[in-house]
Amino acid sequence: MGTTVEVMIEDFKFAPKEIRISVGDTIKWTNLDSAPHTATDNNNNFDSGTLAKGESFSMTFEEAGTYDYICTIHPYMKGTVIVEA
Ligand SMILES: [Cu+2]
Repeated sequence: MGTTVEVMIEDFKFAPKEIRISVGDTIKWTNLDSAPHTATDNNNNFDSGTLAKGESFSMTFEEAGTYDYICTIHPYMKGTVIVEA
């Protein structure tokens, strides 16, 4: 069973911007900004939808790989999840 790792969305950034986890782990994104944000994978592997302040989205990664994602509302917000086997 995997662990859950937190990524904060704060000041129009994902923190940490790059995160390394193992297969079976879960990332939980939480939006701390007043502005709405999303965490949306560039290859459609996950999409949080719009997260208002205080809302969270969790995704469990079952396949190794590198997942680049953005906020679709502010596409300059970029993050990477590296999932190791
Ligand atoms: Cu955003």
